[in-house]
Amino acid sequence: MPGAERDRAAEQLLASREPLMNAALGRLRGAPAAQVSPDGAEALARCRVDLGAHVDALAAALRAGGGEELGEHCAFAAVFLEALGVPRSALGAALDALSESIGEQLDPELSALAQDVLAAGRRRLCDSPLVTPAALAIIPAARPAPGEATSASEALQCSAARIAAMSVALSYVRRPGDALARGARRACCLEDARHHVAQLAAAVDLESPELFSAYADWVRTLLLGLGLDPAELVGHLGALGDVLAITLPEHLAEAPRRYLSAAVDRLTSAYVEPPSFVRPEAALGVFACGYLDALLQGDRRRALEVIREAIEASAPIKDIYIHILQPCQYEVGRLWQLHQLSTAEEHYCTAVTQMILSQLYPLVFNADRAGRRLVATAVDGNLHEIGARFVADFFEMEGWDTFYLGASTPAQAVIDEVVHRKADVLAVSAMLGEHLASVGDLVTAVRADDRCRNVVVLVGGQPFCVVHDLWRQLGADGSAPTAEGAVRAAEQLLAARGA
Ligand code: B12
Repeated sequence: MPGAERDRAAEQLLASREPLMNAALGRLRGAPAAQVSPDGAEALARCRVDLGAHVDALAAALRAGGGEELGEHCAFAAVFLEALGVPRSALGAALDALSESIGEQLDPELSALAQDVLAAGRRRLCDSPLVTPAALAIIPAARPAPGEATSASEALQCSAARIAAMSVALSYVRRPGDALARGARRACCLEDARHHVAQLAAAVDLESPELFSAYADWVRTLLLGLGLDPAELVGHLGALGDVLAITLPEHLAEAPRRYLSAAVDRLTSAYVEPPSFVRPEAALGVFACGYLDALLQGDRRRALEVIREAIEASAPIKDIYIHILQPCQYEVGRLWQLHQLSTAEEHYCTAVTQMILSQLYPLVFNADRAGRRLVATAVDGNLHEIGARFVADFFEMEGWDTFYLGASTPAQAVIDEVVHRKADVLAVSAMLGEHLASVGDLVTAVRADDRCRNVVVLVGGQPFCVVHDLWRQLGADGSAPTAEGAVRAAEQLLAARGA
């Protein structure tokens, strides 16, 4: 099939997109094209959108080579529609209606080309092993059904896998050329879509559109680092919104759809790459630059040397935490996000920082005892342990007896430890939106346990810096953006209680 002819067929197809959609829709309804009203019932509008997507996919397939590309589109459309309970035969009927309309409206030789490609794609619906029970198994039925859920966040969580699969299928159907939905990326894309839904559920639960917009912004940077087009993310979030509109009852779909639109607005605004966290002109900036450089060179001896030099230059130990180690950890995260550092390199840098923290302990454990006790932990599910460790060390430097539990500690284990250690304060650290539900559950469990009646609960970590009153919604007593602030908050809260 000559390429120029195929291109002409694609052009003519796109030029006749609207009349083709109307004619095919008319055929499907058994009515003449002239009687089709574009603003009919919701189902009609959806069917029309689908027909438009089929025309676009056919044009893209003609340009790209032929039936195989369209077969991909058909298979995905079938998965999507079957997830909605629409039989595969309905898709076949839509493609047949489109084919007949093409026969009527395109030049004869071009329409034959387009119809051949359409027929090859359509065959995929009959013989394809793609729309198998295994493919559909990625779309498990929701339990409880979304209609029975009492909140939008519960509805999102109970159908998360299904909603994610449908939104990926829909965005592929709509934008067949997207790298994100193709080949090896498709599995990642499904995984990403699950994250989008989980983050959306967390944000809706906390009534914080900002939490989801900040997440979307973070994903944009990640995609740019991978050389992918953020417009694809906009397409995905748009598809997610449309899936919610058809899978959730209207009153439950409203808030998440509003949050998605706000995120899309953010994503379509001008992009600013996150700036470096390590600057030579900042306090102890020269040491921070030297330390980061040593980490990136894989030279931990040198890294330790830089910290020794800072101590010899009389840098206070707390400043070494705040102005050297913390910004360097943030910078490592930024470089990882921009794809300039591998996961292994990030692990290496973090391991070096943990080694340095241990080396600093003789300087940490030398304050006069204050007679107060702190348990600090990363919440269940949070693998980031250094934030809680910083917090524990700052309390230790103020003479508190501290019990630092490390990463992801189950709620009951935390409570038992708080009781066992007779803690005055419990400090809980979260990092991702996904961790916030566990923070809420832990705070609720602490409150419900009579043995923890007098314990002050502080929560913190990066989501609490994005949305400042989150701690209140989660039932904690306070929060602070830094380890230093955590000590002040604890002291004020205890003083206010006369403790
Ligand atoms: C090291 C690291 C990891 C390590 C952690 C290992 C370890 N032993 O701790 C590992 C590899 C496990 C990891 C995993 C992941 N990570 Co990570 N990680 C980081 C990194 C580079 C450094 C974290 C750190 O050490 N920070 C230094 C400490 C001192 O800072 P902090 O935690 O903010 O704590 C301060 C304040 O927040 C506050 N604070 C903290 N806790 C508390 C508690 C209380 C009570 C109070 C008052 C205050 C307070 O005080 C602290 C000191 O001032 C960050 C980058 C970053 N910006 O932090 C990414 C980062 C947090 N990770 C990120 C991601 C995406 C992930 C993964 C999802 C990646 C993946 N796909 O697998 C997983 C999630 C794992 C999970 N379930 O938790 C993203 C999060 C993006 C987002 N906001 O959604 C970040 C920001 C990287 C990035 N720029 O993209 N990660």
